[in-house]
Amino acid sequence: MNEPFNNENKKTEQLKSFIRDNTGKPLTSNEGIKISDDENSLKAGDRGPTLLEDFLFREKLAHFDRERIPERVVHARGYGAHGIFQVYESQEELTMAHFLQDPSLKTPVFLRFSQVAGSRGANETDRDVRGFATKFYTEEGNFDLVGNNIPIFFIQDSIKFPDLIHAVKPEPDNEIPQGQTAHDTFWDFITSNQESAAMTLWIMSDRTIPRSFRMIEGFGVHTFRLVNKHGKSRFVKFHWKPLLGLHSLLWDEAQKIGGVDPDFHRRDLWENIEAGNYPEWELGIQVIEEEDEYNFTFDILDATKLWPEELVPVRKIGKMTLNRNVDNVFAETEQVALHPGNIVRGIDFTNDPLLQGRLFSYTDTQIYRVGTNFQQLPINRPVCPVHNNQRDGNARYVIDQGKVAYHNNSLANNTPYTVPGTKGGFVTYPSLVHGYKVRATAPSFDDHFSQAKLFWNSMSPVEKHHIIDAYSFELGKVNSIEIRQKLVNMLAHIDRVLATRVGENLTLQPAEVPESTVTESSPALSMMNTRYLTNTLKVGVLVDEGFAGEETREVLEMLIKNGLKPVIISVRNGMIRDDKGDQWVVNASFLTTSPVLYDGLYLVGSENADPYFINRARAFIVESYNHFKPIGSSPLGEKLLQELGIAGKPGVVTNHSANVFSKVFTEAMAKQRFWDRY
Ligand code: HDE
Repeated sequence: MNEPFNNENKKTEQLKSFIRDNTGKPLTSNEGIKISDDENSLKAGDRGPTLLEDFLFREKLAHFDRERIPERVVHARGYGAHGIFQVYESQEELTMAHFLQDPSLKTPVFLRFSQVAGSRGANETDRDVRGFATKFYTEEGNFDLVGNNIPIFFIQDSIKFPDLIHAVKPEPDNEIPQGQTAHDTFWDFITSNQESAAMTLWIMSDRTIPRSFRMIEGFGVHTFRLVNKHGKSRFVKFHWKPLLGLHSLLWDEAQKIGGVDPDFHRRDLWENIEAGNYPEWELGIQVIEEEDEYNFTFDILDATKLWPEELVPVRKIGKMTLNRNVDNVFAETEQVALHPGNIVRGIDFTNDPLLQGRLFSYTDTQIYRVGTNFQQLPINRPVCPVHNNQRDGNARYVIDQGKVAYHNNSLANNTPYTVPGTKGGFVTYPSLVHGYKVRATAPSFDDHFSQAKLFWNSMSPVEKHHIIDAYSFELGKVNSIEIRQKLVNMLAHIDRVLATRVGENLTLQPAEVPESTVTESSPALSMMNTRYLTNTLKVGVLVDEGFAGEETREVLEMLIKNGLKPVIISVRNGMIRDDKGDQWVVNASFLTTSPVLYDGLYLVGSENADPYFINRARAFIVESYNHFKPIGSSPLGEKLLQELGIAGKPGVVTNHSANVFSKVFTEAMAKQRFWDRY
């Protein structure tokens, strides 16, 4: 029987017993010996040599020598946080899953965001798919939803995964480029495996250069099953919808941020959780009845296809809130082992051939990466009891008592005992399977272009423009003219205009090939149809010595009330005086920051602004303007805007009354980008 479960964050409670606070404590060896000198090794004479006998030196160095574990073969760079999940209302019609029954139950979760291609030290704003992997510590065991921020995938069968990853990783002869798809082997793989066509449109879209982890969607990608207590199964796809909306950087910004702040995304997540701005996502499900399995123009088990939301609506069934940063990134985020095969009663797999392969790969890699007993590490432990006859292995933490470690037994009254399905035991859904053993892919997986066209049709003109630029950038970095041509030809199967526009940038003509005839679009696919809020957006406030303090304070207070985060930027770090002599803290200087790190600018200036300030402010404004961002200015700053020829342009707001200005500027910030500047 399960032990009683309370409604607090049981995972946080469990982790507490493993936390060590070293502050104010004596320094000891791992064996607990108090250390009197940690700066000098034991030597024969003060000029050495060092003695082998120095057990303290040996322990310290030997441990250091083993500090690194293999990084994940994909999704190496990642960042995680703790939180909770609550269902809105019982889903018992659909599933037995315990965490989806009771709206008052808060299930602890750990979420790890990641990027696929780059190594652990890669830039966080590289163009890449983002991993969105959630571990639910449910009362009936761990359920992991190991998804991405894109609803489809490159390939249909997991046997091709090592090939895809070898193609995207740095080329092996010179190990260039890091964390990029813009190179020959990647596009060679794509053009040689046309099932990837639709996925390339997604990765060339702005979704792969997110503004923040807090502003991405998540998708389970595969088709899973939900099974209710009567044994009825339905097909399901899982979605995460961010309450802050879906927002992205521009490619030019993403590249610059890579240099200015390679930790841009983790810093944003960490700072916002520390500040109590807890990011939230709603869990959505799309459900297809078993009897409708074959009623679609695509195969619902094909992971290169999505289920258009207009055809199969997304029902929002619950909410996840991230509310606690980790205590230690290695112990938690690095050692967490997420696995799509971790399912609980009420959820089951389908025959999706991409999912089937993943079911093998994750545990296998985790045993290699973290060790045999990885499930006993604090971050991976379920919050419900674990009892079985598995024993020993490297670095075993649990001390199992008694002499019995086998089943069936009589010495321990045949315990731990098995639990029938009717009493809470996991029972696999008995789906019917038949067929010859073959190495083949079903013909229903053959259409590679219709959904690519659907995606293209759904994009706004600005999004289309970005996609054309992204393909042109990537192909421009490909050396092989044959591969460039093959991609332009592949695009012609999707859309002639797309292929022609990309071709023009490379002086290539698309081949005459049949073009997809799909005319439908899916508004849910365009990022333009998302929510627009001001919450937590950053405003760079440019001030110079002697600036109008009272007016600035009034404006900033209103902006903060509207959810914005002003950051004071000036010539020097430290402090600055306003016109009344009051001291203000400068949060960043022109040397330590860059306009690409802000969602908008407010130019305060000063009566006697110094030439260096004007020079830097001009550069900040021009760059923000070119990135389509809102720009506000005090009456003093207006002269500079006029000189730059942007006063009165869309999204450029001047302050003549603090009240009106704050309102109009806040609206501009919510809009985020003024594409009509194009
Ligand atoms: Fe993964 N993937 N993957 N993947 N994946 C890993 O597992 C693999 C796929 C995803 O934050 C690895 O523990 C295969 C699809 C995420 O720790 C590895 C295939 C999706 C993460 C692995 C896929 C994902 C991984 C590397 C072909 C979206 C990071 C380290 C079918 C639905 C999880 C590890 C974290 C990690 C294998 C395809 C998402 C090697 C064989 C599709 C978010 O096991």
